[in-house]
Amino acid sequence: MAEASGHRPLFSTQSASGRTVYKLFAGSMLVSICLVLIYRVSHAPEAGESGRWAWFGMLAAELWFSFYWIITQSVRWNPVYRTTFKDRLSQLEEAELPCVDIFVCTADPVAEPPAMVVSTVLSLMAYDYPPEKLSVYLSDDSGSELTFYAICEAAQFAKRWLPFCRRHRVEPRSPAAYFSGSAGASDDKEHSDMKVGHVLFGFICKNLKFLSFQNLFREMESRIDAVSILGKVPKEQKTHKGFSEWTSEMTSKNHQPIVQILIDSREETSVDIDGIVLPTLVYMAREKRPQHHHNFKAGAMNALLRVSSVISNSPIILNADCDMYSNNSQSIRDALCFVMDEQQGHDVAFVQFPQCYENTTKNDLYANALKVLFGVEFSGLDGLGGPLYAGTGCFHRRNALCGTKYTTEYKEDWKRRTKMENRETVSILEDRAKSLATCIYELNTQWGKEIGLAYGCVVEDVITGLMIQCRGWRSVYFNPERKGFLGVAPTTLPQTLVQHKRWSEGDLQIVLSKYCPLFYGHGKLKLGHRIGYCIYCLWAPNSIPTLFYLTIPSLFLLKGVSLFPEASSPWFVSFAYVAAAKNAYSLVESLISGDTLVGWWNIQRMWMLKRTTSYLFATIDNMLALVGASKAGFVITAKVAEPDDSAKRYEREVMEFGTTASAGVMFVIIGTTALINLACLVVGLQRAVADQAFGGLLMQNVICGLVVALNLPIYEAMFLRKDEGRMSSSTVFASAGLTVLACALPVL
Ligand SMILES: *[C@@H]1O[C@H](CO)[C@@H](O)[C@H](O)[C@H]1NC(C)=O
Ligand SMILES: CC(=O)N[C@H]1CO[C@H](CO)[C@@H](O)[C@@H]1O
Repeated sequence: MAEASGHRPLFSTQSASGRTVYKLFAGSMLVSICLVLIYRVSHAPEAGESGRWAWFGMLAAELWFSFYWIITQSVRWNPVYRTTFKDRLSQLEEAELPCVDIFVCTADPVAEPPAMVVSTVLSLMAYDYPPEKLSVYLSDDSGSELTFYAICEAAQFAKRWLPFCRRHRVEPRSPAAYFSGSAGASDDKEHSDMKVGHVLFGFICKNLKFLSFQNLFREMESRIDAVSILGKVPKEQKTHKGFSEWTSEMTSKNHQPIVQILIDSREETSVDIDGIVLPTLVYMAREKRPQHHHNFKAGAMNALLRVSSVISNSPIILNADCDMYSNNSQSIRDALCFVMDEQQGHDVAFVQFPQCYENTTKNDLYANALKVLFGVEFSGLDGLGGPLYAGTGCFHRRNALCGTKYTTEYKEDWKRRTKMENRETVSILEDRAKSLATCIYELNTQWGKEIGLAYGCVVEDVITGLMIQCRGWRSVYFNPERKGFLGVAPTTLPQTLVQHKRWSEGDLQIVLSKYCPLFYGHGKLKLGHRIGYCIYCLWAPNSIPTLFYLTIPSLFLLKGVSLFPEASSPWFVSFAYVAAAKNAYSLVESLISGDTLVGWWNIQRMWMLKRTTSYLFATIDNMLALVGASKAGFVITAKVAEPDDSAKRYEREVMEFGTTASAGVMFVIIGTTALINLACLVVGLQRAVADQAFGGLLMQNVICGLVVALNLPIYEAMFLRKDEGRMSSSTVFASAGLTVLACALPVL
């Protein structure tokens, strides 16, 4: 087909199998959901009968769940999976490969230790790609000399690390990851047909080399850590001229722009110990002044876009978080397969890789891995026109990010290369770059509106991706077996809940703004695509129906009032089918995406906890912002010192409630729902046994029982555990008090 005409596609796309079966299943779900709603409407208690308002509340909750279920179908209708053919890309002449800029953002040397940032930067510098075509930019929003010191060390270490990676085909190329784990797992294939003695000799040599290299790395790490602990760089270690930028009156919120080109690959001296040129490495701290809003990460990214435009101006930009190292040295080539394909690549604006974590536990206690989201839903979005921009692990086309509209005439000039033509000295380049990283540069420009990342929203990445797609571009999702990027997930419950509050709050903010995907994308994106966006944008409103469903049926069980059909009624079947089929399907989806059975159960628990706390607060904050009562702010995950043994508990998959005060109210809600259901279940079962009648309240007993089962770790943390990660006694008392109140409420 296409190959006959001389075109060799660089990637292929497969549709998911079994869609007909899925569509039949979805049809059966839809019918049952309709039956449930019909039952609700037709069997409402008469005025004056008990439970009338609760009945209508259940109806409202079920209407919402039905609506939400329908929008989640958009991404399940036609997921697509992508495969790349990197070997065909390699057949292009190396000279034809485009330059690539890599942006790394860091904001706080305490929460994001410089030693970690260095390993990430080194992993990105070590991509298997012509080094003269790579430029790595680190944006340091704290403007900290500690980070600068660390990056200077990285520039030195790279001279040995990059040759080491090439020679031994090291994977992954983050030194921290390589030396911590599977290290030494080696590439001995080349020795396989040698004599045993040779193999042994080679093996010993290699391990000696490995060990001495590991020492070198550990020494660098401890120098960086020592400086971080000290909090400043000792005079004798300030060997780079760039340290003169830091003066005593400088603070992280008030300083001039700093741009330091640490490695300039145009220079003859920028070579590693093998004499091979090194990638360009640039440190940037944009200007910060108290009177100017800095727009968080979006502001940093935009400054990087401008600064890089005078230094390397590469047509492709990779954006990675400072805690996300490259786990695959081939990822650049993977991404290029999509944008450089001659027939299907012209309109691809960005290639999103999944966000994966190296430190989730086996059963993913806090459901951070989001495997279904990245395994199923993003592939579904890809089939509809492209995934969201998730803020990290994403390759962008510079022009698309800078506001260019896609037209069919658009053609990228891959060979353009300012870096090579640029003959200016480093200091002139630095000065020009600094003038682009000032606070006032963006005043009265389209930066943050039409150009670069959008401002004004906590989830600037989602809006930015949406705007790019609305300018006619497509995006592609690439989820290879071996992950391209690995990051660090939260390891305690409060951290997880706070993170989700921030995400869901920002997402809901989008719906309430002029960027609501349904309207903003009208005429530009497919309806299914716009609905797909709403899955995430409407995470937060799920909170209220869920809270209702978790408490009201149980409280009415306590009073012996039925809110569901009797077990003998034919209507019961539709309720049972919806509940059972929905969960069975979600289990299958989870298992296919790589979760374990216990992992799925943990996801259900976290789903309940997130909805009743993070999403609830996100909804409330948005409502308050709507009426002007509060301005939605950006709360950075409160990093408090966790108890020493919290890491051990994390490994044993014991929930960590910790000591964070900010999560106190969240825990009271969690504790109260857990206790209400426990109390109601006990009474409900007692009554059922005493009356010898299970049918009437069966559904409520089951719901209550399942909620209690999900909450077992919560009861443990409230009453049984003695360690420091348990729920604090004040939270337990508050929850118990509220439970007693709720059960005694006369209105029920
Ligand atoms: C990361 O890369 C290593 C090889 O270096 C591979 O064995 C591992 O499976 C990768 N991790 C993930 C999560 O894909
Ligand atoms: C970087 C980081 O925080 N890594 C942690 C991931 O989780 C494991 C426990 O499973 C810790 O040992 C690591 O320190």
